[in-house]
Amino acid sequence: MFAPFKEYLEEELFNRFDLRSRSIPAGLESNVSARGKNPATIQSWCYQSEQLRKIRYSYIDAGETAQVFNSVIYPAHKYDVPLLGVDFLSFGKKKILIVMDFQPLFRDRAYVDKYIEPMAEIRDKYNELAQNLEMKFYDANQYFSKYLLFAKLDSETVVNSLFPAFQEYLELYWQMLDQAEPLTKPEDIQRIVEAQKEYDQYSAERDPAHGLFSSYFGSEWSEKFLYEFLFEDASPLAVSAPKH
Ligand code: BLA
Repeated sequence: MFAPFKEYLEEELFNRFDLRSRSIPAGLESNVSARGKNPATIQSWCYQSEQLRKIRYSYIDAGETAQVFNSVIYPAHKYDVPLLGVDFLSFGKKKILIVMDFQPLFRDRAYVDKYIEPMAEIRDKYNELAQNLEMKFYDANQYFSKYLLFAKLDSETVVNSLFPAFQEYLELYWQMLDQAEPLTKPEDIQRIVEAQKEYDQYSAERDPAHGLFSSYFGSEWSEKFLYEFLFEDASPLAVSAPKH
């Protein structure tokens, strides 16, 4: 169901960047569920380029039961550009959750003006995809912007309006990257290293996918997938923040 999104992202990446493969730890590139009557497969891809230090995307295909397209793009540490986050999920044709955002590393006015405000014009064209839903797992004020696409949809037709939105957000993201001035001071770069690492820690601890992965692939594989691939800069030993 989200295959066209994955293919479009792939085409864009290959056309615009000189990509090199980035290794995925053995056993985590793909998996097939041995459980339940609906076979589920997960497959992941990971690349890097001069401007993007980690580009990852995964596709879960459990037929009618679940289709998931999930991706995060991490710019090189010399850029303070937000991360690009995509999480499109469909559980049966009627329960569809879509999230797409430029995930901000900082929240100060200058940062928001530079990297978040430009999203407003696109966001305003897609009201049906930005429903101001409350977040249960994450904190909307951490690593999410006010112009994220976040919607619960109940028909595939609505997903059609997602495709142009996806294309426009991507286009804007590439533009921002192109215009970004690389940081040169080691302490400025270190600040990005820390912020991206905190994003991984935060995301690994909050990710609501753990249950989904565990049910298909077992909790041991899921834990490895989260901490060694999806959010590899997170430490599983860190004391988790209380969940609410
Ligand atoms: C929600 N994401 C979810 C849920 C699942 C996943 C199962 C809960 C759906 C429900 O409410 O029933 C699934 N997350 C995944 C999968 C992967 C993953 C399969 O990381 C990995 C392959 N999530 C992201 C990214 C964003 C994101 C990059 O991984 C940002 C765009 C957002 N996912 C996001 C949000 C919610 C969500 C905001 C709603 C959670 C909430 O209400 O707090």
